[in-house]
Amino acid sequence: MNAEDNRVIALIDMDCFYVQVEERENPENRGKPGCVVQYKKWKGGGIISVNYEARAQGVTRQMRGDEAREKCPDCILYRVPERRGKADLTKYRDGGKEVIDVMCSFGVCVERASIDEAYIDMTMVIDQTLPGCTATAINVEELPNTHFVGWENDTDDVKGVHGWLKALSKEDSKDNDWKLTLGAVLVEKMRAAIYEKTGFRCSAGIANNKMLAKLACGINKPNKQTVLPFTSVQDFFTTFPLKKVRNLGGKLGLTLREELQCTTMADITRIPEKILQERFDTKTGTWLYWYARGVDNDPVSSRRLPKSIGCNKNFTGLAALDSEEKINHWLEELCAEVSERLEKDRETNCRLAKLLTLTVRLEGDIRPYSYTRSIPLHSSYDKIRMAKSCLAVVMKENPCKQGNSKTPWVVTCLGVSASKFVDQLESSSRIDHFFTAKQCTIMSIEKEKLVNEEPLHRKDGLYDLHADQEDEEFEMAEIDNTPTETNPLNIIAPEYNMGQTSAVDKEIFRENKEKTGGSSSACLNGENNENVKKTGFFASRNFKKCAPIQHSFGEPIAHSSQVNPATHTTFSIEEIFPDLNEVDVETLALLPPHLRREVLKAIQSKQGKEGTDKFVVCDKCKEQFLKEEIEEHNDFHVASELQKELSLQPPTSSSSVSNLAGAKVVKKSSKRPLKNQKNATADTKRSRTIESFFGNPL
Ligand code: DCP
Repeated sequence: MNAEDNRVIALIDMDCFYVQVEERENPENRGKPGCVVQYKKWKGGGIISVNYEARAQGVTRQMRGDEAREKCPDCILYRVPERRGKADLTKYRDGGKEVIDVMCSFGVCVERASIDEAYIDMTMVIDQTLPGCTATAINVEELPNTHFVGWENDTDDVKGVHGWLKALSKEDSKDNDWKLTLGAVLVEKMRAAIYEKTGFRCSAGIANNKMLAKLACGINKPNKQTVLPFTSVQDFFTTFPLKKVRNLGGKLGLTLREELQCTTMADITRIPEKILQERFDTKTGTWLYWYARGVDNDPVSSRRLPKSIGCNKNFTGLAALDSEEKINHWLEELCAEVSERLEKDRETNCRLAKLLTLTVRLEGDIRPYSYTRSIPLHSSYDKIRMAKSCLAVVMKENPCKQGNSKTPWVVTCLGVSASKFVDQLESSSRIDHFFTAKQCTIMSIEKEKLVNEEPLHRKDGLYDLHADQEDEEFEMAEIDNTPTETNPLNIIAPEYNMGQTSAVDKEIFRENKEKTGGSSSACLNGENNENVKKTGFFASRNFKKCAPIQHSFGEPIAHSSQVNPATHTTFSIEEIFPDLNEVDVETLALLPPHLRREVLKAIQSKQGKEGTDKFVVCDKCKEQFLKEEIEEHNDFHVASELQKELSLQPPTSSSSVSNLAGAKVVKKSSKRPLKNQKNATADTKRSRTIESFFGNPL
């Protein structure tokens, strides 16, 4: 864990976003109290966004529309539009995209985190600016809406922005403080540009990492920004409730609060690392140990598009779905919406989703529970096929049929979401393009056909904690707070498409970036750097245009769409895995089986007898695996058995191939393994493949 973090990260969060979108449509209402209510009309509808004028009069998000009116009779209630019998969030999503476009025009690395917030890594831009700065380079006028934690109370020159800038002008001031201040100036400019171009106001947090930036953002709202200097973190943490910290709101936070009696972040610092490791696991323990000290190495990943496109709908009370017909109807509605949005996304963003995930919540005999199942999407967004596949899952999972319940299912929520996007142009290219080189050791093996022979793969440890918490463009308006228990069996089908050079690029690039300790401001797409503005603040501060990131694999890897396999550089095992003692299992799982075996051989020959305990042989298929891989691999067998059980479409001799597990699987195209993110805390969750669950992939 790297405690030294000189990154400059911001979180920009729109203020009362849905209300602002409504007010932009109705400018005459600006300045008046207002809130957005869900489309359901009972008691005026549930409130999902409250503007600050209404908050000042006591209206909260926990109220219903009628209560808001009682508190504040002038409160304007905007209703979320409806389409296909459910909330239509198009205008809010489009508003969010407008904001992201403005951020991207600043040449910084932008990671869209939700419908109305984004992380920004400004390190590269700031590092270019810093050398041109002098002690007097920043004026207080450049920070009109900025607060510095630990420097509140702007009554004299000692505290507040004045005091901060005065301290900064001293000779012994820290580079890191300079960088955060320059970051704050840049964010002021961004927020002004967002307002000018979209009419929306926002707040921001600026710090050395994502966790601190997010936390800082909430301190002064609305239309303000807060810098959290690293030197103020420990003091700040003495009172800051841990449940408000990113990644600590869920089960992990609950364990810390209830079992380890921690209520503030500082409380965690009193627990030795070893104890944390014993209570959780080694990675989580170490991560928590540092997290409580304000350290978070989670990089800002360049992403301006949502990671998934989906929608869901609740069916509470009498509206609960209790027949196949009703479930089918709603699956068709949801799939129709997702399909339409996916088509729009394909046109606009030239990408294809490869995985469809269905979430179902049911009323259980004792308490509600839910499950999630995934289905491969193969180049088709046919809404009818999508709906049919989803229905097949629901029918299969009918607890009555499985003998797990006395009562027939009653579905209270359905969600359909598409994810695992790949570039449309690249979806036909194949991973073996990376291994065409003459000198490539691993290519000395006779080239095998690339087929779906990879075991499933899972992300391990720490990353699981962060499992896509903020990535989805999901429809919060449809979510209610009914407690549910997750079904322990989380069957998931692999996203089999070997053609995803971009995924390999990114994987290798990410690994490379981490190994070289590269600045996480490095954007996967170097084009962002070209967009850097040379005007205003930066022009006056000696700004130089950022050079594209260089890495050992060369430019084509970062720009995979331009990869020409014929001219591509050569690779050896060492280039992919520079340290065979530390092989990244995710990258390993991306390799075709024959290459994978070669890598394992190389590890063995390098480590000799000492390395033996790193491997296990699968009882079922006698194939060798690293210990970290075996759990996922076992899931693969479970899934294969399930597949046999289902036998929806028996494999034909021409299309079936042996996979690593020795199971027969039906495939038309080559595949790559799923990188299944799991929540480490939800250790009851298991992931199994149900490849060919539906015979024909979608
Ligand atoms: N939202 C929703 N359902 C919820 C919570 C939020 O649909 N349960 C929507 C409406 C919000 C938007 O998401 O406008 C962003 O949520 P935030 O939590 O960021 O809240 P706001 O932007 O409304 O207010 P704030 O200024 O506190 O960020």
